Amino acid sequence: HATLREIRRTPEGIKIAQRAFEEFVTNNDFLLPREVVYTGCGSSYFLSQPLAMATTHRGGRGVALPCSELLYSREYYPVREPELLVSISRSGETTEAINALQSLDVPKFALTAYESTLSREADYALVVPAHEESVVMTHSFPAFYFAFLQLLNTSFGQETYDAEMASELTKEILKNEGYVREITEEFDFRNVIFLGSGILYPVALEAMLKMKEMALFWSEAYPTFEVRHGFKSVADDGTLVVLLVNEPFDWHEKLTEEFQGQGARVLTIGNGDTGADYFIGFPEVDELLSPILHLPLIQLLSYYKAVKRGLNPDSPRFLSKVVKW
Ligand code: F1P
Repeated sequence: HATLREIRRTPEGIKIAQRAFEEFVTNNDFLLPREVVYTGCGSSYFLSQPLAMATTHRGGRGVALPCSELLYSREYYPVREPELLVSISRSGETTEAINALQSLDVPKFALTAYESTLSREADYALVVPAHEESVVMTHSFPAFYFAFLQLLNTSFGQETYDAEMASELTKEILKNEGYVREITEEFDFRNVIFLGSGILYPVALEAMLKMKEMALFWSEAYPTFEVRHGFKSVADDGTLVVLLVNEPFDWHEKLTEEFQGQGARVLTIGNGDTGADYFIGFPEVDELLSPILHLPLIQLLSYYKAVKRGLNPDSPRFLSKVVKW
């Protein structure tokens, strides 16, 4: 399957991202301002969220909105006159992402995989050619994220990440592919809940979408501890809870136990175990970088769930690669 090949290309995607970033800074006299609105559709919207969070975390102010909300309901959001509007679209041809560029009268920036309508209509374009055959976005997501983080670091006076090191870390993480496959084979879960906090919450949302797109499988995502407030009632012995963490602490352990008490099984992914049924560990990395390690794993989980269900994740029913109006 193209999808599996593309997930396995994550380490290469990071290198492509680094080259795209370097080319961008060589050709453009441009630094990101402090107040930035990010927008996109689908996975590109879920990517706009960690970028907005990273902007805020680094001392700026980032807001993320789906393109359609920016177009038709923006008066309900804290969006007035930001210093920059970043529109994200893998194809660069999604109607909403292109139209969104016109929604605010501020400088416009495109983050895309192609020289496209979006890149031509924006004032600046960071083109990250992590191309994909598959309908669903996989390795392009961490690649876009990494390229833009590098630009954010440079703009906000921080050191950039060592791209070789980042690429190598994703290569290491992909060695868990066999284990992820085993989990899906051993436990034929009936539903799945993804949990993440801070920068890992949008990663949980993206995981939820990947499950729906690739495996046509119902899934949910919540900010980690929010799940205890009602949502956990659906978790039983057919449920897999995927806990995305960076630095686990006692609440993560209590949460794991609580779900296990309901009969659910927990898969913890992060740099410490929480007493989970399944655990994938990785080294300590800068928190903002951690999504590039979590993403390939949750993509593999969706991929192998699709395979287990006898589906072809390359071309899911009812979906198309580019959504036009
Ligand atoms: C956005 C998107 C994808 C999704 C599906 C439909 O595309 O929502 O995220 O996987 O293929 O389109 P794009 O604007 O990033 O090209």
